[in-house]
Amino acid sequence: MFKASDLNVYFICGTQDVPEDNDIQTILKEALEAGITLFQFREKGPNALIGEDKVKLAQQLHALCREYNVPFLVNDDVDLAEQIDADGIHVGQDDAKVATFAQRFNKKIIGLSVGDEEEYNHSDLTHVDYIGVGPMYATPSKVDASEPVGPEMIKTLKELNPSLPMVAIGGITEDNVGEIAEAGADGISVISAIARSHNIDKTVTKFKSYFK
Ligand code: TZP
Ligand code: MG
Repeated sequence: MFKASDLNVYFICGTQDVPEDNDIQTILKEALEAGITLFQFREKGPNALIGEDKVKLAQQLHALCREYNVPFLVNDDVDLAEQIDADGIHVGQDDAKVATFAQRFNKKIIGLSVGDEEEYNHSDLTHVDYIGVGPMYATPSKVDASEPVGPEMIKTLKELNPSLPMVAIGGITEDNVGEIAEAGADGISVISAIARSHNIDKTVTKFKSYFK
Protein backbone atom coordinates (compact mmCIF):
# COMPACT_ATOMS: atom_id res chain seq x y z
CA MET A 1 0.00 0.00 0.00
CA PHE A 2 1.36 3.36 -1.06
CA LYS A 3 1.55 6.17 1.51
CA ALA A 4 2.59 9.81 1.05
CA SER A 5 5.57 9.31 3.37
CA ASP A 6 7.04 6.91 0.79
CA LEU A 7 7.89 10.11 -1.09
CA ASN A 8 10.05 11.57 1.72
CA VAL A 9 13.44 10.78 0.22
CA TYR A 10 12.94 9.40 -3.26
CA PHE A 11 16.09 8.43 -5.16
CA ILE A 12 16.07 8.22 -8.97
CA CYS A 13 19.00 6.69 -10.85
CA GLY A 14 20.20 4.99 -14.01
CA THR A 15 23.67 4.00 -15.18
CA GLN A 16 24.03 7.39 -16.93
CA ASP A 17 23.85 9.19 -13.58
CA VAL A 18 26.72 7.36 -11.93
CA PRO A 19 30.21 8.90 -11.60
CA GLU A 20 32.88 6.97 -13.52
CA ASP A 21 34.60 5.68 -10.40
CA ASN A 22 31.43 4.18 -8.96
CA ASP A 23 28.60 1.80 -9.92
CA ILE A 24 24.84 1.90 -9.53
CA GLN A 25 24.64 -1.16 -7.26
CA THR A 26 27.04 0.35 -4.73
CA ILE A 27 25.31 3.73 -4.77
CA LEU A 28 21.83 2.22 -4.40
CA LYS A 29 22.96 -0.02 -1.54
CA GLU A 30 24.45 2.95 0.31
CA ALA A 31 21.29 4.98 -0.29
CA LEU A 32 19.11 2.13 0.99
CA GLU A 33 21.32 1.69 4.06
CA ALA A 34 20.97 5.42 4.69
CA GLY A 35 17.18 5.21 4.57
CA ILE A 36 15.79 6.32 1.20
CA THR A 37 12.06 5.70 1.06
CA LEU A 38 11.51 5.02 -2.66
CA PHE A 39 13.64 4.20 -5.69
CA GLN A 40 13.00 4.78 -9.39
CA PHE A 41 15.07 3.07 -12.07
CA ARG A 42 15.45 5.64 -14.86
CA GLU A 43 17.71 4.33 -17.62
CA LYS A 44 17.91 7.04 -20.27
CA GLY A 45 20.08 8.68 -22.90
CA PRO A 46 22.57 7.65 -25.59
CA ASN A 47 24.50 5.15 -23.43
CA ALA A 48 21.51 3.67 -21.64
CA LEU A 49 21.31 -0.10 -21.31
CA ILE A 50 18.68 -1.75 -23.50
CA GLY A 51 17.16 -5.23 -23.97
CA GLU A 52 18.33 -8.07 -21.72
CA ASP A 53 21.01 -5.93 -20.04
CA LYS A 54 18.39 -3.45 -18.91
CA VAL A 55 16.06 -6.21 -17.70
CA LYS A 56 18.88 -7.91 -15.74
CA LEU A 57 19.99 -4.70 -14.04
CA ALA A 58 16.39 -3.80 -13.19
CA GLN A 59 15.86 -7.22 -11.60
CA GLN A 60 19.07 -6.91 -9.62
CA LEU A 61 18.19 -3.43 -8.30
CA HIS A 62 14.63 -4.52 -7.58
CA ALA A 63 15.95 -7.42 -5.48
CA LEU A 64 18.21 -5.03 -3.57
CA CYS A 65 15.27 -2.69 -2.82
CA ARG A 66 13.22 -5.66 -1.60
CA GLU A 67 15.86 -6.44 1.03
CA TYR A 68 15.18 -3.00 2.51
CA ASN A 69 11.42 -3.02 1.95
CA VAL A 70 11.71 0.02 -0.30
CA PRO A 71 9.35 0.21 -3.31
CA PHE A 72 11.03 -0.09 -6.73
CA LEU A 73 9.52 1.95 -9.57
CA VAL A 74 10.40 1.97 -13.26
CA ASN A 75 10.50 5.18 -15.28
CA ASP A 76 8.49 5.20 -18.54
CA ASP A 77 9.02 1.58 -19.51
CA VAL A 78 5.60 0.07 -18.85
CA ASP A 79 6.52 -3.31 -20.34
CA LEU A 80 9.64 -3.63 -18.21
CA ALA A 81 7.74 -2.66 -15.07
CA GLU A 82 5.19 -5.38 -15.79
CA GLN A 83 7.76 -7.98 -16.82
CA ILE A 84 9.79 -7.71 -13.61
CA ASP A 85 6.74 -7.16 -11.40
CA ALA A 86 8.00 -3.77 -10.21
CA ASP A 87 6.15 -2.02 -7.40
CA GLY A 88 5.10 0.72 -9.77
CA ILE A 89 5.72 3.00 -12.69
CA HIS A 90 6.41 6.69 -13.18
CA VAL A 91 5.47 8.43 -16.42
CA GLY A 92 5.82 11.93 -17.82
CA GLN A 93 3.32 13.99 -19.76
CA ASP A 94 4.70 12.73 -23.09
CA ASP A 95 4.80 9.06 -22.13
CA ALA A 96 2.07 6.42 -22.26
CA LYS A 97 -1.18 7.81 -20.84
CA VAL A 98 -1.98 6.37 -17.42
CA ALA A 99 -5.46 5.24 -18.51
CA THR A 100 -3.90 2.95 -21.16
CA PHE A 101 -1.97 0.86 -18.60
CA ALA A 102 -3.74 1.48 -15.26
CA GLN A 103 -5.54 -1.88 -15.39
CA ARG A 104 -2.20 -3.68 -15.69
CA PHE A 105 -0.98 -1.80 -12.59
CA ASN A 106 -3.87 -2.41 -10.31
CA LYS A 107 -2.51 -2.24 -6.74
CA LYS A 108 0.82 -0.89 -7.99
CA ILE A 109 2.14 2.63 -7.51
CA ILE A 110 1.54 5.06 -10.39
CA GLY A 111 3.34 8.40 -10.52
CA LEU A 112 2.90 11.21 -13.05
CA SER A 113 5.09 14.26 -13.74
CA VAL A 114 3.28 17.60 -13.60
CA GLY A 115 5.14 20.80 -14.46
CA ASP A 116 2.60 23.49 -13.71
CA GLU A 117 -1.06 24.34 -13.16
CA GLU A 118 -1.94 23.93 -16.81
CA GLU A 119 -0.51 20.41 -16.95
CA TYR A 120 -2.26 19.64 -13.67
CA ASN A 121 -5.59 20.75 -15.12
CA HIS A 122 -5.10 18.60 -18.20
CA SER A 123 -3.99 15.48 -16.35
CA ASP A 124 -6.27 12.54 -15.70
CA LEU A 125 -5.44 11.70 -12.07
CA THR A 126 -7.98 8.90 -11.68
CA HIS A 127 -5.36 6.17 -11.18
CA VAL A 128 -2.45 8.36 -10.11
CA ASP A 129 -1.03 7.84 -6.59
CA TYR A 130 1.30 10.84 -6.57
CA ILE A 131 2.59 13.60 -8.82
CA GLY A 132 6.21 14.68 -9.33
CA VAL A 133 6.32 18.46 -9.53
CA GLY A 134 9.15 20.33 -11.21
CA PRO A 135 11.74 21.11 -12.17
CA MET A 136 12.03 23.15 -8.98
CA TYR A 137 15.46 24.49 -9.95
CA ALA A 138 17.89 24.15 -12.86
CA THR A 139 18.95 20.52 -13.13
CA PRO A 140 22.16 18.93 -14.42
CA SER A 141 20.44 15.58 -14.93
CA LYS A 142 17.76 16.11 -17.60
CA VAL A 143 18.76 17.61 -20.93
CA ASP A 144 15.22 18.41 -22.05
CA ALA A 145 14.02 19.80 -18.70
CA SER A 146 11.63 22.73 -18.92
CA GLU A 147 12.09 26.07 -17.12
CA PRO A 148 12.27 25.80 -13.32
CA VAL A 149 8.97 26.52 -11.55
CA GLY A 150 10.30 26.87 -7.98
CA PRO A 151 8.79 25.65 -4.68
CA GLU A 152 5.84 28.03 -5.18
CA MET A 153 4.42 25.48 -7.62
CA ILE A 154 4.08 22.98 -4.79
CA LYS A 155 2.06 25.50 -2.80
CA THR A 156 -0.13 26.29 -5.80
CA LEU A 157 -0.90 22.66 -6.56
CA LYS A 158 -1.38 21.73 -2.88
CA GLU A 159 -4.01 24.46 -2.67
CA LEU A 160 -5.81 22.93 -5.65
CA ASN A 161 -5.58 19.40 -4.27
CA PRO A 162 -4.40 19.11 -0.64
CA SER A 163 -4.87 15.35 -0.45
CA LEU A 164 -2.82 14.46 -3.53
CA PRO A 165 0.69 13.31 -2.54
CA MET A 166 3.34 15.49 -4.20
CA VAL A 167 7.08 15.07 -4.53
CA ALA A 168 9.32 17.90 -5.71
CA ILE A 169 11.97 17.26 -8.37
CA GLY A 170 14.80 19.01 -10.14
CA GLY A 171 18.01 20.57 -8.81
CA ILE A 172 17.23 19.77 -5.18
CA THR A 173 20.25 19.79 -2.86
CA GLU A 174 21.01 19.83 0.86
CA ASP A 175 21.05 23.63 0.59
CA ASN A 176 17.57 24.18 -0.85
CA VAL A 177 15.60 21.20 0.54
CA GLY A 178 14.32 23.44 3.35
CA GLU A 179 12.36 25.63 0.92
CA ILE A 180 10.76 22.54 -0.58
CA ALA A 181 9.68 21.17 2.79
CA GLU A 182 8.31 24.58 3.75
CA ALA A 183 6.25 24.73 0.56
CA GLY A 184 4.39 21.62 1.72
CA ALA A 185 5.87 18.86 -0.43
CA ASP A 186 5.58 15.31 0.86
CA GLY A 187 9.18 14.73 -0.12
CA ILE A 188 11.98 15.31 -2.56
CA SER A 189 13.14 13.24 -5.51
CA VAL A 190 16.77 13.59 -6.51
CA ILE A 191 19.32 12.14 -8.86
CA SER A 192 22.65 13.95 -8.54
CA ALA A 193 22.40 15.01 -4.89
CA ILE A 194 22.62 11.32 -3.94
CA ALA A 195 24.36 9.72 -6.95
CA ARG A 196 27.18 12.28 -6.76
CA SER A 197 27.25 12.73 -2.99
CA HIS A 198 30.63 12.24 -1.30
CA ASN A 199 28.78 11.00 1.78
CA ILE A 200 25.46 9.38 0.86
CA ASP A 201 24.63 8.54 4.46
CA LYS A 202 25.01 12.16 5.54
CA THR A 203 23.09 13.50 2.54
CA VAL A 204 20.14 11.14 2.99
CA THR A 205 20.06 11.71 6.76
CA LYS A 206 19.90 15.47 6.16
CA PHE A 207 17.10 15.10 3.59
CA LYS A 208 15.14 12.82 5.93
CA SER A 209 15.34 15.32 8.77
CA TYR A 210 13.10 17.73 6.83
CA PHE A 211 10.23 15.26 6.40
CA LYS A 212 9.42 13.97 9.86
N1 TZP B 1 12.61 15.42 -14.12
C1 TZP B 1 12.56 16.72 -13.87
S1 TZP B 1 14.06 17.30 -13.32
C2 TZP B 1 14.75 15.76 -13.38
C3 TZP B 1 13.82 14.85 -13.84
C4 TZP B 1 14.04 13.41 -14.04
C5 TZP B 1 16.17 15.49 -13.00
C6 TZP B 1 16.43 15.58 -11.53
O1 TZP B 1 17.79 15.35 -11.28
P1 TZP B 1 18.61 16.19 -10.22
O2 TZP B 1 20.05 15.78 -10.42
O3 TZP B 1 18.12 15.79 -8.87
O4 TZP B 1 18.39 17.64 -10.53
MG1 MG C 1 9.34 10.11 -19.13
